[in-house]
Amino acid sequence: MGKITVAQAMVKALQEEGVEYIFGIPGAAIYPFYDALYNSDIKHILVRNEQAAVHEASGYARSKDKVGVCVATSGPGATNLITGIATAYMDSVPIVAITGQVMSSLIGRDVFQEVDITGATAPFCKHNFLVKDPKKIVEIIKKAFYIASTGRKGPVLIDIPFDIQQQEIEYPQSISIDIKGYKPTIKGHPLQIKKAIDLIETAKKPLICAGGGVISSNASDNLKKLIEKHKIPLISTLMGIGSIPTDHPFYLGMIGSHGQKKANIALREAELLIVVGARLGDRALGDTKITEKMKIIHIDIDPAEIGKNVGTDVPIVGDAKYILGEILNRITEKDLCWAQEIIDENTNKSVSNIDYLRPFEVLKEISNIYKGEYIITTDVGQHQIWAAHNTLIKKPRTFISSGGLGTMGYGVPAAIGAKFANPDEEVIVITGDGSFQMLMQELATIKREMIPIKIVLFNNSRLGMVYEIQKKRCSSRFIATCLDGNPDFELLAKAYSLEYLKLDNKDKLSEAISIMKNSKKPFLLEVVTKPDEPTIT
Ligand SMILES: Cc1ncc(C[n+]2csc(CCOP(=O)(O)OP(=O)(O)O)c2C)c(N)n1
Repeated sequence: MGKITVAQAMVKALQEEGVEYIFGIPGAAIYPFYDALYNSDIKHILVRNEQAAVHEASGYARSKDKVGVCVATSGPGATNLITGIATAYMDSVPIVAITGQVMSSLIGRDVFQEVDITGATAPFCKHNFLVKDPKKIVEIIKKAFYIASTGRKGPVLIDIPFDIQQQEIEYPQSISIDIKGYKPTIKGHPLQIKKAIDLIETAKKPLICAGGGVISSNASDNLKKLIEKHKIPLISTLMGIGSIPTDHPFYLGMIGSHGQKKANIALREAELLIVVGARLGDRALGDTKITEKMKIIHIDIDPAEIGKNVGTDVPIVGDAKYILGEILNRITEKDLCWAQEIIDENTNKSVSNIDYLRPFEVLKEISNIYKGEYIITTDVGQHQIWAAHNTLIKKPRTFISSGGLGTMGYGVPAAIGAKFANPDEEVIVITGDGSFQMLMQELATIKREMIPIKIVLFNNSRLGMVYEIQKKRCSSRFIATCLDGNPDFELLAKAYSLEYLKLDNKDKLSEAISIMKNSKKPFLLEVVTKPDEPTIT
């Protein structure tokens, strides 16, 4: 094979990594790469703002367990990626972001569209590369995919100067990846695993808390078998939703300040907490004192997470799937679950005397009608918590939400990525009128690509979650939370060729959701709700 340009080598290396889609927007500093894409099998999805490109790569990655790829030009293109990269970092989502950079000889001179994107993203990127040697490009791409998708997964950025993309190189025949100092531990220390098993066997009230690590390491089957064998109740973080089916009798719900009652009761009563793939941040735990009286086993692929937020008695660094498998094989069977009373407690909300449309009923009805056969993405706000509490999630990777950073605007682009990754699945976005408007220009991508995503928009004409805080904690001194000036969403749907229905009372609830389900087109269901609807109902 003769010489090819670095840009062509990039495309070839991406194809070798199995990349099907790249989400992005071109520009002067990245056009050689785009030119090389012209003849490739990789499909480029043109977004309307680079932030959406990262979220689309994220929705793709999370729903499919594959690295998502996005691309942007230098300067403003690159800085528009920043929120998405930080979002992916907080939720450990494997992404490779490629940015064009100004000519190598001009770096550091504040030339047109120059920005130090490797410096800017270093604190919230798993790793990043500024390409200086054209001959290294294939190795860098392979390393980037390896780093993004192994150990604790996360975003990796490759910044490539314009002139380097145009240089010619021989495509290397074979490259083996060996990164000094980067050897994620998979198996966990046998002694620690033994200690954990002993503690679980002797504990009267063990409880497992599943985080996003259970899902990203595909540990769900082992987790389910373990809790059924030893009758251990399960709670989860927002990121851990879908670890086991949410209607499983042993699943008590999401914990924390926005969590479910049963889950928080179980957390208070447990004497041994087995944390799997979760960092137990402030939102998940609220008061860390709660864990002081209990013993804690903490399993995580990232040693830096263990003991960061809660003290740990038995730390185990390794892959959740492997370690849960080890514990499962050696744990005894039990007959009874200590939390049976909590499990049996009836927390079904009474709907009998409520005559107006309540969000939780809408979400329950979506769950009933779809029977959990969907991928749900959410935005951030009250609607996110309503969705976390009330939607039936049957499989891992089907509840996709910005957990760590809480990024409004995530829902629609994440759904687009998830739909490209899973064209045969129904993909439903649960969003609020504030979040939706952060990246609603992505309706253009939906229109052009004709992807039948269903958007359920809870319109309370408020930044509801903040409005609620102002009501409770600021004596109703409402400032900057009323969304006057919202567009006419029906006209908006029309502008982007979406089918549209408005739901503002209970009578047509089932009918509206059935119509949405039966539609083969992109669909906007606007659900008008009261501004005073509480987050926790
Ligand atoms: C990018 C971004 N800006 C601001 C916030 C702070 N914030 C959290 S929830 C929220 C309100 C969300 O409103 P909406 O999307 O309408 O959802 P609702 O709470 O009404 O369901 C805001 C402003 C955020 N999380 N993300």
